[in-house]
Formats: sequence, structure tokens, C-alpha cells
Amino acid sequence: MSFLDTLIQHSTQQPQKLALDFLGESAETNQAITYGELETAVQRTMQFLLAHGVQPGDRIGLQLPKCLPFIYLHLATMRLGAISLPLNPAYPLRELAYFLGDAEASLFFASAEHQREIETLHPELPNLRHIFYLDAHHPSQFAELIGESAPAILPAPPTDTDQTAMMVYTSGTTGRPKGAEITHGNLTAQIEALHEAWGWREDDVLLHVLPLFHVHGLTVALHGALNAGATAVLLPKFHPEETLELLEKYPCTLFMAVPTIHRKLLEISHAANYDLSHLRLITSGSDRLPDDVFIGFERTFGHTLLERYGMSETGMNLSNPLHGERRMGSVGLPLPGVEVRVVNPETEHPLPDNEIGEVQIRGAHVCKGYWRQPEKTASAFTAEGWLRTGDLGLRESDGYYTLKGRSKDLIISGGYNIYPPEVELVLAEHPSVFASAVIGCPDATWGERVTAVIILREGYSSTAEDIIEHCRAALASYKVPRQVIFVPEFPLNVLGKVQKVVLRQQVCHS
Ligand code: MCA
Repeated sequence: MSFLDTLIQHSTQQPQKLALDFLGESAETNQAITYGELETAVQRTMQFLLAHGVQPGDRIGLQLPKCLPFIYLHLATMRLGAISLPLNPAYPLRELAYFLGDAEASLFFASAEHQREIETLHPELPNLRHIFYLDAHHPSQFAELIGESAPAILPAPPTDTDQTAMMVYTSGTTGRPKGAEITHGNLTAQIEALHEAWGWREDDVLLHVLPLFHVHGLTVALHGALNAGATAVLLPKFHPEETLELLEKYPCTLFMAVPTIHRKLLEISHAANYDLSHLRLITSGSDRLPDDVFIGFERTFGHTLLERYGMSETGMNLSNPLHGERRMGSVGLPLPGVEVRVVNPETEHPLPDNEIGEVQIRGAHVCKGYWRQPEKTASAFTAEGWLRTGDLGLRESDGYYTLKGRSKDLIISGGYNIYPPEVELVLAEHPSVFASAVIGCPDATWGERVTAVIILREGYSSTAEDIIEHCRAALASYKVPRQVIFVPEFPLNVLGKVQKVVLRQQVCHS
């Protein structure tokens, strides 16, 4: 059964069960809804979308803070066979214009706080029929917008597993960001594998502190909880202390986060006073889990973190086991239905155990390609359908996989992917910048810290603050360099390309 069908089934079989408990910033924004109420809200949202002309295949942009209407819109869009396009609220106008334009979104739901700037975009986007502005601080506004008309006969969820359900933009080392098309079949395969591997249960209570516009928070955590008929307790924003309080008092059974979040929990001086013994599973992903966080969690909370490995294009691929050894530094074993191999990056021939090569993935969970970029799709997959992840790793003889770096130029900061070429392009627009190289320097809190290394144009001067200000105007804040280092020259290879590994050794002091 598809993920969307399972959700409908929960609404008829356990309509009174608490599905989502959204703990807003104030009493007014707190909202707890059952599976029955969720189904009603999704149906009303479907009617609203239909009334605004939404057809199967249409792209619906969602750039909203974490709120229940985001979830209703995401689910309703997919139920209608249209394509949900979640977007990070941190994207500045320039990036937003690209995503909406490239996807040719027909409807766009945005935060009311950004109405003034977003209005200026509208004339540049001929396919965008309507923008709706939502005020996340007043949840009743969404209810008023969609109305309470009597349920019409609504279409059943799509049955074509190859139909695109949602699209997530990922950047790359070259060219423009590309929309990974995640199909209904992908979503179902992803959720079934995790359901089995992590033993999701109806009586699970998940504390959800992650953003909803990424695969981790959306298709792993939220879909996982809804698929299981469990309860998700949603915090609009991560706060370390509040997280520990809720994990203890709610009480919660499941928690999923990125290493930066786990580290921030450990940094609370009285962390060990919280009793988390009732939790049955705490996972970590989106970035490599440092050993000291893994060990710290065991010592402080008595929990062995379960590390797993995924990508936007695939959802989750590998996971340490629920029962059995959770190996420090390893991303574990292939999930059910997931094929994994390690190949020589040049020849693409499979390598023997314990040799480092590129990790490649195949299975029903892997996205069908990139939106309207057939060349990028073709180069992402081998002829036999293996996805080239760009991650380096090895398989140990007992089947556990360990990641050993990346062959692609990528920085991961606090679980967000940042592609240096994107930042370098923005730096090139600064009049004082002759050349730049953006690298990730090791950072205890963030994993890596975005660092811009710059050669100034002769006769020009600039300060780190000036460079950072320039980047702020064009880039989402998590991509803005935290550190700017001016150098007279770069280490170059024989082809004149910057040797980033050497540069990192020269300038990064953690
Ligand atoms: C926030 N800031 C960051 C980051 N997050 N800077 C660099 N890297 C970051 N990750 C900056 C903000 O821009 C802001 O800068 C300042 O830090 C404070 O922002 P705030 O939001 O208050 O920070 P925070 O609440 O402490 O956020 C840290 C966080 C957050 C909770 C760790 O980054 C987060 O939720 N990360 C999870 C990302 C995630 O879900 N990734 C999954 C990708 P300024 O003050 O200068 O404006 S999916 C994926 O990777 C695959 C599929 C997988 O396997 O999961």
C-alpha cells in the first residue's frame, strides 16, 4: 500500500488517535490534531487547490516556516497527483526566483512576513498563477483561507508509482541547482524500508525538531511517524533545553537529529539530569557523527546513537541496526531493498571489501532523475542504473559500510549541504575579489565552517565584514562564509586548478 493510502487508512481506523502535536511559540499557535482531523484538513486543502485549478503534475511551491498548514499543503498536493516543492525559508529572493522559475510553479505559498519582497518577483514568473501569504503566527488564517465547504468527491491518491510526488532541489559542483524528482513509488519504498529497519510502532511518540523542507525532517521523520500511525510532536525550532525537557516529560520514544543538534544537547551543563531511558531509538544523520558525540551520548544519556546514511535523491540507504551492533564511525548496513556497491571511481569496477571507492546505490527508493535536466540525470546514473553518490567509502568484511570523505566539492555544516561553487560565483561578483576558493574548515559545533579564501584584485582592498555582507545579500544565511581569509596566492595543480585539500591544510585552524 502507498504511503498516502496508509495515511487514509489510519484516519478511518484510528480517527481519534493524536497525529500531530504542534507546540507553537505561544498558546495561540499550539495545535494538536488527530488522524481524523488531519484527513479533514487535507481534504479541505485538496478542495482549495482544486478550486484554484491545480492539475496533476503542477508544481506547488511551499516556502513556509514549520507549521501545520505546510503539512496539509504538502500532503494535499501529493494526493492530487501534483508535485510538492518544499523550499527553505532562508532562501533570499534571488535563489527563490530561480527555484520557482525553473520548476515553473503554478501556485506558491509563502510567509506573510516576506510579502513585500516576494510581490516584486511575481511579474518575472509568468507561470505562477497565484501566491498565497500565510501567517504562521495565526493558524486560524489558513483555516479561513481554505474554508469549510462540504467534502466534494475527491480523487484517490495516484496509483502510478512512477509519478513525481515531490521535488527537492540539490546543488552540484557545476551548473545550476537541480530538482530531484521523488516519485510516489520512491516515497513508499523509502518509508517501508525504514518502518521495518527501525521498528516503527503505532505507540511511538517522535519529537520532531528538524526543518520540514528537507528529506530528513520531511520524508524520514514526519512521513515515518504518519505512516506508522504514531504521534509526532513538532517544535517549530530547535531549542536544546526545551528538547531535553520534552524528550523527558512528554514522554517521547523516538528522536531524530543531526550531529550539531546532538552536540548542542550534550553541551547543556546539567544534561545528565534528564531521564531519557524511556526513549527506544535516537538516530543521527545528514552529516558524519563525530566519535566524541557518539561516546558522549552513551555516557550522558545511556543511549547508543544509531547513525544512518541518506541523500535527498534516495532518502535513506544504510543504517546501523536497531538490534545488534551500532558501530561508531560506521553508517551500518544496507536497508531492505537497497543495493549498495563500492567502485573504483575511474573504472567503476566493484572493489573488494576494505578498499575505498565511490559508493553507488540502486533500488526502488532512488529518485527518477532531475527535473528537465536529462544530461544531469544521465551523468548521475551508470548504464545499469546505479546512482553515483560522490561519497567515498568502504565495505567491511562483515557488511558494515564506513564513509571516508567525498569526491565532490561539498561542505556540510550543521546538516546542510553547501556547494562551494555557488558561493564562489557570488564572491566573483564582488569588485575587489580577483579569485576565491571556498572550503570547509573543521568546526566542533557545525562539523564544517564555510571559509572563503580570497585573492584581492591588485589595487583593491576589502575587509572580511564587507565580503560577508556582500554574500548575505545573495545567499541563504547558512551558506554565508563564517570566516574570510585573504591570501596572496593559491596552491595550484599542474592544470592550474586550486588544490583545496592543500589549501585546507594551510589555512584551517580548528
Ligand atoms: C543555522 N545557521 C547555520 C546553520 N543553521 N549556519 C551554518 N550551518 C547551519 N546548519 C546560522 C543561521 O543562518 C544564523 O546565522 C545562525 O546560525 C543562528 O540560526 P539558528 O536557526 O538560530 O540556528 P540553530 O537553531 O542553532 O540551527 C542549528 C540547527 C539547524 C538546528 C543544527 O542548522 C538545523 O536544523 N539543521 C538540520 C538541517 C537538516 O535537517 N538537514 C537535513 C538535510 P546568522 O545569525 O548569521 O543569520 S537532508 C540530508 O542531509 C540527507 C537526506 C540526510 O541524510 O538526512
